[in-house]
Amino acid sequence: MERTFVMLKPGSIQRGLIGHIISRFENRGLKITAMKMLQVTTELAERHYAEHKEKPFYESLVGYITSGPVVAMVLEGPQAISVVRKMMGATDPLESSPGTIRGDLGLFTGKNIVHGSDSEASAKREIGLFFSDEDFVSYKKCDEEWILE
Ligand code: D4T
Repeated sequence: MERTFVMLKPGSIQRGLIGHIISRFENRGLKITAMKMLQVTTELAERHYAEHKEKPFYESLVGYITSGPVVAMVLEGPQAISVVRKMMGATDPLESSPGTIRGDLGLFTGKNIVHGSDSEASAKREIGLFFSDEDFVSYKKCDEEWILE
């Protein structure tokens, strides 16, 4: 099974959307294997967004992600990385289709409310930034036989 890193950004928490967004992933059949709420430090934000360092929106990106608590999690499932990216929709909520998380729950790119890894390499790197081995719980969900083939 593939693992991906998902982060509910500060807007999700402030707007009371944690449960709603997690429900979408649960309802799809993805399995949560690690999860925590935390305040992202500037240092962690800079490491997470290192690829954007030279971009004009970098400062505001780091500012937003450190502006309040986030919920970070690892989701597991078949092709979890692309499944989550499709569920999230485009980076710009105005370009996201209705039915996607960003398309249903926001209007501005700089305040889009969820992050998901965009590749296997990013997933591995981001999971490593936010979680250690002991944060993972290994368990079987009782609905797996009704979801997985
Ligand atoms: P994240 O990383 O949040 O899942 O977003 P994406 O993977 O969909 O998009 P990205 O890496 O291109 O952008 C990272 C992050 O920067 C914000 N952003 C992006 C912004 O504030 N202004 C911009 O013009 C762009 C392109 C939103 C997401």
